[in-house]
Amino acid sequence: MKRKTILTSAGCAALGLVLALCAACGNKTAGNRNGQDTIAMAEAPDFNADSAYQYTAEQCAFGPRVPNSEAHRRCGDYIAGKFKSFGATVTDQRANLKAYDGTVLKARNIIASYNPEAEARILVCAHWDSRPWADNDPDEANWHKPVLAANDGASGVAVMLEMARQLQASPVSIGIDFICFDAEDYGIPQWDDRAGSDATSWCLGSQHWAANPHVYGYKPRFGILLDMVGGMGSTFSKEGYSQQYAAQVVDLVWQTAAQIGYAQFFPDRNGGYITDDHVPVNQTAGIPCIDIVPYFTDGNSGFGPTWHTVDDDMEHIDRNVLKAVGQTVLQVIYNSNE
Ligand code: AHN
Ligand code: ZN
Repeated sequence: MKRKTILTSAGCAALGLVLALCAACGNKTAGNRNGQDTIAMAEAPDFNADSAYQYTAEQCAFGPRVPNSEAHRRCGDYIAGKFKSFGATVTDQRANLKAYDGTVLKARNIIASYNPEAEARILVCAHWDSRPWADNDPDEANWHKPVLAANDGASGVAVMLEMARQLQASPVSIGIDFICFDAEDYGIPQWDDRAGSDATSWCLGSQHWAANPHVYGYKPRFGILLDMVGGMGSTFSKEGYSQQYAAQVVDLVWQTAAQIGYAQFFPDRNGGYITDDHVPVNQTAGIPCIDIVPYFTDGNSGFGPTWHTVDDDMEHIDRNVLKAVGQTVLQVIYNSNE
């Protein structure tokens, strides 16, 4: 396979030669002068952030994608149709899932696969539903309004759609599964008495999928969850469960980001433990899965100022964040392809 070696610091031409030789011999890694491994970089296509931005906007154009709503139904069809147009094999997993308040959600996990027959696989996932309540909005008048979810919903799917478009243009031999989980964000609202009492009210679609995978014995090498990957000012710290269950995958992704120039977006720093779709993927499906999720150290929300507010809209989406995440995950995929 053709590989190129990217050096982050100048003045190590000799080291570069050694790395290039090692890469040519098929070695995955070579030591650098800090004693840290350097990952050999395969040729990867350019992730187009304008496309990802457009796919984010197109989902938002349906309105909030709250389960059981018309916007939700229509956007589900849009997402499945886009993946099909990019040559993926699309599988719907539909289920009636009971929310914390007894509402039965007509849920739809959308699974888009490349090389469905390949044994070696990578899972990339994100939730696609919108939260019914902007319960973290500074204005109480908005607490019962739905969230548009440009970042907290559309962004992760948009990054996966752009990766799918690139996979169609530059096919790989490894198997790739993109899963759009439904009903992630129906967790008990802060204005409800039961708030915080039950972590299982979140991530209903991924809980269902993890207990009923779309393929019997499904065991990809690893999974990468994308949650809120387009918000202005976002950086991505190493999330707690990701490090607990999939430390090697965290290292792989953060090192890859650093080597291709996105260290500022992926600081070598610990984040908190987040109850998110990767938890059932790890704990129930037994797949090592990390969460790429923002970590803000300032302000009232660790997920950023627009989290679960009516301001989670296109005005607060930054193409540079979509690019950093999309290019990094795409690079991880092409590096894994052999
Ligand atoms: C909790 O707030 C318990 N988990 C965050 C998961 C989440 C919500 N991700 C996006 N929205
Ligand atoms: Zn949310």
